[in-house]
Amino acid sequence: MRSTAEPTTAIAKQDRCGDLPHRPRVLLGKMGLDGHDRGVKLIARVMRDSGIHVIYSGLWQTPRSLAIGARDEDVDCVAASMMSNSHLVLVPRLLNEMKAVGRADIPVNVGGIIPQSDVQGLLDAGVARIYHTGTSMDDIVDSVRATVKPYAPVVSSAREAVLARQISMAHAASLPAGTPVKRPARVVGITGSPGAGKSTLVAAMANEAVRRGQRIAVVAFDPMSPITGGALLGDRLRVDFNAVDDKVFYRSLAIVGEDYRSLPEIIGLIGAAGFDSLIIETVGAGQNDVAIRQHVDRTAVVVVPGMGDSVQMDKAGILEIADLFVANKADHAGEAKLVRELLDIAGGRPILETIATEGKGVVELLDALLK
Ligand code: B12
Repeated sequence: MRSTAEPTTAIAKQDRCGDLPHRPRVLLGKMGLDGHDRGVKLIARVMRDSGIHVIYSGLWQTPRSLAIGARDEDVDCVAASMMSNSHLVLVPRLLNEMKAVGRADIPVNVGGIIPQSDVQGLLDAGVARIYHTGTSMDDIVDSVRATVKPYAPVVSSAREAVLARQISMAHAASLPAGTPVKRPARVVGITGSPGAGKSTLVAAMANEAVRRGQRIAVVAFDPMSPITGGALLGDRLRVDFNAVDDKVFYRSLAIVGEDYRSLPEIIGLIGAAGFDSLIIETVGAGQNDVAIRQHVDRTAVVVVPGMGDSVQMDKAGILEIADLFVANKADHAGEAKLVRELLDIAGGRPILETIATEGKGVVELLDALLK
C-alpha cells in the first residue's frame, strides 16, 4: 500500500456553524463492502467538533438504506466515503434511490479514493462535489456548511419526507402554525444509563415490530455539545435498515441536557403521519434522566449488572420513574443479584430480563410496552 500524508487529528473544537440558518445535519455513510472506517470516523469527529450534527450510519450500507437515512433524518447533505473502488456502481444507485425515496434534492458529496478519470462521470450523474485524499479538515466542514438552506416545508409524495422536515422545523421552533398533530396510540420511553444497551434494545424491538407486520417510529436523542453545538448521532446504526427498509421511521435529534421542549410537537407530527407506535430513546444521562416521563405513556428503565451496591437502588431519580424495568445483559455476571435488588424496590412493577444483542426477551418486552 502506498502511504499518505495524513491530516492531523488535533483540531481545535470551535463552533463554525452558529451563523447558519440551522445546525447543519449530514449523513456520513459507507456503502458496499468497504471496511476503511478509520478515515470516516475521523471526519465524523472533525465535523462534530465544528458544530455539525453528524448522523453516522456505519459500514456496509446499501444505496437504499443510505437514501432512507438521508430522507428520514432530513439531512442537508449526504457525505459518502468510498475507498473500495465500487463508486461507479454504488454512487449512481444511491442517486437513483434518493429519487425513489422522494429527496433527489439533497446534495450527495463523495470523498475517498476516486480516480481522476471517474470524476466527470460521477458529476454528470448528479454528484454535487468530489473530495480526494488530502482534503483539508476546513474543506470538509465547508463542504457541509455550503449545503445549508433555511427550512421550508418539503413537498413530496413520500410522507416520511414531509414528516422528516416537519420534525426539523418543530425542533428548530419554526413549525408553521396549524400543522396537523395527533398523538400516536402508544408512546413509550426507553431510558437508562449510557452503555446499558438502550439503542440495541430499541433496534431489536423495531425489528420485532417489523416482523409482526407493523410500522413503527423511533425518536432517539443524543447529547449536543454545549461548547460547539455539534453532535454525533450514532444510535441509528444499531438498526439494520438493509433488512427493515423504511418500515421503521427513525429520527435522531440532539439536545443539551434534558431539553425536550420540541418533543410534544414531534410526537403529534408522528401520530398525524399515521404511526400508532412510537419509541423514544433518551440521552441516558444517569440518575436524573427523568424528564421523559412527562411525555410518554409508559417508561422502561434499562439497567445492567454491576450498577453499584444496593443503596443505588434506593436513591431517588431514574428508578422511581420506571413503569417497568429491563434487566439487560442478562448473560453477564451479577444478573441474579440485580434482579433480586430490583425485586426489592419494584413494588409490583414488572422486571423483564433481556439480552439485547441476541434478541432474547425482546418479544416479551415489546408486548409489555406496546400492549
Ligand atoms: C489505512 C488503510 C487501510 C487500513 C484500514 C483501517 C481502517 N479501519 O480504516 C487497513 C490496513 C485495514 C486496510 C485494508 C485494506 N485496504 Co486500505 N488503505 C489504507 C490507506 C493507507 C489509508 C486510508 C486512510 O485511513 N486514510 C486517512 C483518512 C483520513 O483519509 P481518507 O479516508 O482518504 O479521507 C480523506 C479524503 O479522502 C477525504 N474524504 C474521504 N471521504 C470523504 C467524504 C466526504 C464527503 C468528504 C468531504 C471528504 C472525504 O477527506 C479525508 C481527509 O483528507 C489507503 C491508502 C491511502 N493513501 O489512502 C489504503 C487503501 C484505501 N486501501 C486499499 C486496499 C485495496 C485495501 C484492501 C483491499 C487491501 C487488501 N488486499 O486486503 C483492504 C480492504 C479492507 C476492507 N475491509 O475494506 C486501496 C484501495 C484501492 C482503490 N480503492 O482503488 C488503498 C487506496 C491503497 C492503495 N492500493 O493504494 N487499508
